[in-house]
Amino acid sequence: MTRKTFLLFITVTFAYSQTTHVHASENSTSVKVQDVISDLQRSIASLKRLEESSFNVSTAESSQKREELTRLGYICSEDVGWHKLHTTRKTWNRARRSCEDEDAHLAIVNSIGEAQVLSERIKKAGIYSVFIGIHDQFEEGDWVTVVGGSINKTGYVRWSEGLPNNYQTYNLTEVAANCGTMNYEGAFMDVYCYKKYAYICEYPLISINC
Ligand SMILES: [Ca+2]
Ligand SMILES: [Ca+2]
Repeated sequence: MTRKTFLLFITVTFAYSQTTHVHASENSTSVKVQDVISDLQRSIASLKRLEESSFNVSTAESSQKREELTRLGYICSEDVGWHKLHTTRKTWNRARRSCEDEDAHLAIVNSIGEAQVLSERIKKAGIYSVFIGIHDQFEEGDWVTVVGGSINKTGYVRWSEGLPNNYQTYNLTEVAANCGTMNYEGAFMDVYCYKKYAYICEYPLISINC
């Protein structure tokens, strides 16, 4: 039952109880019924005003948010959500914090559709791969997302052939690969978290439609 239906239910119940009392006093019946009808009309009018004002507030808020995200450089794709490609390279943790500064998080790929949209954007920018919001820094081989939970629950996992292998050379040294990138073909790679890459942030509220 919606709030509006509930309020109407209460009002009608109240009105009914008032009209049953009316039978006890025949003389004042028409006056009391008139009062009840007036009360009902006032309740309906105020419910309508409430509904209109809450609709206006939510519409204004989401259009304001859309404007803000667009100004920040976020692009919306239908059924995929809002993302921003940052081309300035950062270490994985700096990239993670940069997304949080925009009330976003490093992108989590949840579908083939999202992988296609993002890999297209990477390709267009002439970038080979970007940091996304996955890592195995807590326990080797246990890949999780920045918002918690196994990557196997995200809806899209596609590693490049032979990966993850927890191996990368950096400055001629062999280092552990505990952070995730996605390349322009939509495939994941495990890389050194302190190497700098471009990255993609994702605004988490998919309820804000394009
Ligand atoms: Ca996503
Ligand atoms: Ca690893």
